[in-house]
Amino acid sequence: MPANLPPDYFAAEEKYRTAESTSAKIACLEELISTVPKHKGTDHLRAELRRKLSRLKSEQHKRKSISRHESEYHIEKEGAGRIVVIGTTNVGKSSLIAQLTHATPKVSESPYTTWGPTPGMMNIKDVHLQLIDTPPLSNNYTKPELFDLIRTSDLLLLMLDIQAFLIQQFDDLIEMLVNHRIVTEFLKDKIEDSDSMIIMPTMIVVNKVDNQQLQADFDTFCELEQADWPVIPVSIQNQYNLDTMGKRCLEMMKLMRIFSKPPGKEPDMSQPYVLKIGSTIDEFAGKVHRDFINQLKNARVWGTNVYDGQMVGRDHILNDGDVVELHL
Ligand SMILES: Nc1nc2c(ncn2[C@@H]2O[C@H](COP(=O)(O)OP(=O)(O)O)[C@@H](O)[C@H]2O)c(=O)[nH]1
Ligand SMILES: [Mg+2]
Repeated sequence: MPANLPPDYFAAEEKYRTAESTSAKIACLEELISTVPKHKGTDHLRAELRRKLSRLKSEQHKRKSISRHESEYHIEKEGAGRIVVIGTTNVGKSSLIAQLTHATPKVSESPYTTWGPTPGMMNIKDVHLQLIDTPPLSNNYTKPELFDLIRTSDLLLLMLDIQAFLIQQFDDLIEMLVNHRIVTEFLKDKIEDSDSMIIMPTMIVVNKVDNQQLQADFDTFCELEQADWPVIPVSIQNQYNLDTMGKRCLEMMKLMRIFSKPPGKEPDMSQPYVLKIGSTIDEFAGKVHRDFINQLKNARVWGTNVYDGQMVGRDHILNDGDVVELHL
């Protein structure tokens, strides 16, 4: 490796290594190539990077030509996790995706407007998560592929409409899932035969809680159902509780954000590394750079359960929001 590569190169390389989808990898690699100065000493490196790029492009091309014959329910995973929003018609699923992502699914007063899934990317505290809008779950209309998509998600948002028959919606959805061998995590001890089903972490999102009266209706619903499950009232129209809902999603997906601080420099607080809650310094080092796991000696941490800049070992458990300086 030539020694005279500019700092931009290393920043771009880090971005490329952490890119999660093929299209993101291609974009990062193109950027990386543009940072390599053109002279004899970098000939080899440039050729190698260009080879990687063409391999990625042909991979993407191959996938596209296959997916033309595949169902629209085959969606490439992007970001730190996947959340699928399900519910009966007209509860506000498409509105949620339109509100929280750049995707533009059709929102309508009339039922059965959404026929296929639409993915978008949502940003919660600088963590990028894939949020997928889906057609309504109904006994008559739902394609089996929707249940396959549900099984691939890291978190289900089961959306209900407070202004419609709440308990009926809830019971119908749970029943439909169970008929497809899917059980929400909070019901796994209450549903017969749940051992043989796929267990999905699920949050109930009760939408259209637009005013005080509806908030009171929500409270009554929780009492009646003796809700000891994750549930949150929102109003997409009034943007009520959407931030809190996002933060709860991160918690339920057991994700935390760790910031990297190069020695002698300020930490980069704009781009967190996303790790599972309970991860250690070792796991963080591996995420920053594959080779760091072997080279790591110790680290300094600013954040929770440490004094500022405390020296820690490889098995120190990190907390959300910690800043880490790795020493090689
Ligand atoms: N009152 C009220 N209406 C809402 C809210 N969110 C969405 N809607 C309306 O509910 C209807 C159905 O929304 P849509 O997103 O298409 O529902 P979907 O069928 O579940 O995708 C539309 O007329 C939306 O404008 C809300 O928070 N309050
Ligand atoms: Mg819709």
